[in-house]
Amino acid sequence: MERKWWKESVVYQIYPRSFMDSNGDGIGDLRGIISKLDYLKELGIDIIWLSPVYESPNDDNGYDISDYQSIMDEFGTMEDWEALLHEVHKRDMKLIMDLVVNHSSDEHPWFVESRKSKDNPYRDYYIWRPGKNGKEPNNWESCFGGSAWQYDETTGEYYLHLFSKKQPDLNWENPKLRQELYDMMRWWLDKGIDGFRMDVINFISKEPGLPDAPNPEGRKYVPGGRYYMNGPRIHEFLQEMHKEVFSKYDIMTVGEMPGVTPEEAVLYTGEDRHEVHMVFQFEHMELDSGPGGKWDVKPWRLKDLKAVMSKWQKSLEGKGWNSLYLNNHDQPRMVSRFGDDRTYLEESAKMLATFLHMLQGTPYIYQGEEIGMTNVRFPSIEDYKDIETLNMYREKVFENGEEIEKVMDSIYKKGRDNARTPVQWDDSEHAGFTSGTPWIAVNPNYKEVNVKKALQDKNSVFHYYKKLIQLRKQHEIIVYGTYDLILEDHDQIYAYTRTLGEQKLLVICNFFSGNPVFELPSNLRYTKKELLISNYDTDPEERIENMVLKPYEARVYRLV
Ligand code: TEU
Ligand code: CA
Repeated sequence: MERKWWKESVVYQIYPRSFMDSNGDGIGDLRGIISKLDYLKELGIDIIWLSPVYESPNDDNGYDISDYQSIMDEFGTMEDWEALLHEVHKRDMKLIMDLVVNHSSDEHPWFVESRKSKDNPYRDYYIWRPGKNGKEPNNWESCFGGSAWQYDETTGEYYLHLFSKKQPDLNWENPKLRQELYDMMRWWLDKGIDGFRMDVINFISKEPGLPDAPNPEGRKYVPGGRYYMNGPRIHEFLQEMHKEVFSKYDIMTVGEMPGVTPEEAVLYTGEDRHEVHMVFQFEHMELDSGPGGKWDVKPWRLKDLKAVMSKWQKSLEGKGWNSLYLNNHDQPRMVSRFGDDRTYLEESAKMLATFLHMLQGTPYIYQGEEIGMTNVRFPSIEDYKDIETLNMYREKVFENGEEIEKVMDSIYKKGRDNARTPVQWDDSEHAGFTSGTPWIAVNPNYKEVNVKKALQDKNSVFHYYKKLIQLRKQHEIIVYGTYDLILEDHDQIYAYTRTLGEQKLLVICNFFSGNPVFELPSNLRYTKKELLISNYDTDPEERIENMVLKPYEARVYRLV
């Protein structure tokens, strides 16, 4: 398997609005990020993924871009951005930017032109269709609720928006549009960035004819994902993008791909495919979603997590490359979702980090995860900001009359604002995030969970993450070893091995608060064992053939 810098790296995702505010307006900004780069260097980060900082009306907090080549005023200036890139590179770290080209903002000049008339030169930069029998052109539902089509008076047609009404989908069938986007990408790469995270990039090829989705329940709108996920020209577009742009730079690309399967991911990430280096898949992010989707919350099961993660590890082995993540700006906090954010916060945060970082792939750390930041429970919907949450609340409570407590409970469990409360830097007011009033309230647990406290406590989650990252640099088996699941049927222990030549890594994770017995499989023989890391004080000489594990206990041994 080819050695690559992006295979050996650890990525840290910054959601700039909530990371650090330098000028007291309550909104995180670029100067705030610069002030925290030494902290990221201390953690051992190689690459920073910066969520969008481009000009935007912030209908979807920057994922609705009105000018791809200028910086959002609230975040600072292009000079601030240049300074950030310089300071990142000065610390021998890399910077990848968020590329949002499935859609733009409706305030982008291209869309302002496009909606003026049917024969406007920019009309075909977007996806316009006449209505059908006085209704939308098809029955697709937006990811943010309601129809995926918005009627526009001026020309009496509808435009497609898979997300909010203010995020019109770009028409990738139009070669002129594609070339303008490639020019923009080159413009950023020529500034010296080190790659892109590509927002819902597998949505850009839609099924010709935009057919209705099957609707047996007779719903008003239905998810039309099968007609825009991994569409007929997606590989052609990505290979064109690679040929026109990526092939000319030594960069890293990661495609966010809701609905992608391992078989498709081999086509997207195969080293001979010249498309992207890795993808964000979502199967492990849907284990607690019932048939009604993300807000239809059900308990996740360890057996399903084992099955999904093992499938992805084995399917891409030697054929592609995995991204590894358990949370980001769209997902609830991992320690609340998969661990125990009350009784065993630190133990379970460290166990989950061990589980993830010892897998094969490039690990992604989402801001605050490294200190065990948790979900939040704001008392009222008024405290929430995310358009996805607010649209869902309005639809369920005001239109469908659902019970507020039930809807609020699903927001507590799955809402995206769980990940967007300000990073908790210390125990001062607003957790040291801002000297003003934060755009969204700080999680009330900031006095217990904050960076200042974590840096001072050598047994903190932070220092544990730092050690995990150091291990990755010291042992190439962590990057290049093959994965094999063991104890497959155990309902509390997730254990697996990594193999590289004669070496083995044995990873043992107790996912719950019980005291299960770990029994070493008889075929796992060794002459020497070395305890690399554990989240409790552990005697490295302790025999491992039969071990009673502690709550959320994690151990990693190197066996030879
Ligand atoms: O997310 C794509 C996506 O699928 C999300 O809608 C996610 O699945 C959902 O929010 C989970 O509840 C990307 C960005 O990461 C997200 O922040 C944007 O809102 C979205 O695209 C539109 O740009
Ligand atoms: Ca600010």
